[in-house]
Amino acid sequence: MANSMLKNKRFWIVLLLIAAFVLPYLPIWTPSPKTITSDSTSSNAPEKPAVQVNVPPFNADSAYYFVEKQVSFGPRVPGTPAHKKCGAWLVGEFQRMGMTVIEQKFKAQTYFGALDAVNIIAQYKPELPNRVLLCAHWDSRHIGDKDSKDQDKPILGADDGASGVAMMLEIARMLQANPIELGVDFICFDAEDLGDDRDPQAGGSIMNQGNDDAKTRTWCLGSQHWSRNLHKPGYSAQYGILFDMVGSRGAVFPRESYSAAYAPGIQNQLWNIAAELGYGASFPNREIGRITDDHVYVIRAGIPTVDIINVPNPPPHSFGSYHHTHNDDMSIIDRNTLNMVGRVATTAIYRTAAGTFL
Ligand code: 1BN
Ligand code: ZN
Repeated sequence: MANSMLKNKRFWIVLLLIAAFVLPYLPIWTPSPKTITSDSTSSNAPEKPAVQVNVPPFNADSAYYFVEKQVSFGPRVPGTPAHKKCGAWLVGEFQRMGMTVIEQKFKAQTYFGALDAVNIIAQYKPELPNRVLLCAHWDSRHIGDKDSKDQDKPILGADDGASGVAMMLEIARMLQANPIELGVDFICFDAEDLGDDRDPQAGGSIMNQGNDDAKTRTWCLGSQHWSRNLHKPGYSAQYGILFDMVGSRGAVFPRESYSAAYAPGIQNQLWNIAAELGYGASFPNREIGRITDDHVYVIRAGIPTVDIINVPNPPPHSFGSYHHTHNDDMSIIDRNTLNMVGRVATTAIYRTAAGTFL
């Protein structure tokens, strides 16, 4: 009986017709997406972007590991073996993540002598003309001059140095796993933190009192060198983000005033994203004055750049109590802070690639 049915032509035609009409409506299994939609987590979002963009999850554990690894080399003061070893490790890591790396060597003319220094520039999709620049300094301070003890000894710079570079390494890792059609340059500036803090004319106060040229003498030597010697002739990027002290517990990121003056649109967008993700308390909308940091020299190179920097206190002691002391070690690093900054930055980057950021 079954056999004769299978041989019947009409039976097969009816079966085909049923299949054609019913199958499209049956639920089909699809793999769960590798990415999450950042916008879906923002129930208290002030404003929804017109197009939803998939932003891969930020891995704060991995970012924490990258901080820990840099600190494990010891203080990364230019001219020391620890600095050399950490630099080689950074080059290897960015290359392992598929980036094209340039080592821009230079002599840092510090207030205590000339030191061998190197800006490490890792390029994601160097062939693409549309680019974004991310930067942080990778050196750590040669002295703990704000500590009550061992003021003449170098500091570990877990937050002041390693956290910003860890942020970039984790973003590079994300880009390799979740590619986008946007060029990204990661610049690890050297010799940012070798400045003379004793002379108020040369950078003693945290906020810049209009004394730019005095500060220029001793701080941010790597970004100054890069701005006068771009790694590619005519190099430009849509915008830049500087990560400085982005990993400590209880960090607060108010709006820095050079960024507000020279990159107002980008700063607004970043702080809006922070609010949208529920991080408004950590990214308050108040302005805190001008800080002569590496972004000033990136701005001078024509790229509007925003400094994301932890400034938790009112002046005169604006930076965290660990700043330029031996307490700037792994004990102050917090995955939650790394996660907030990482999600804000990666949301901006993936939206830029999708054409919904600026
Ligand atoms: C930021 C962290 N800076 C140094 N470590 C830049 C700076 C230098 C800020 C001098 C204020 C004064
Ligand atoms: Zn510093």
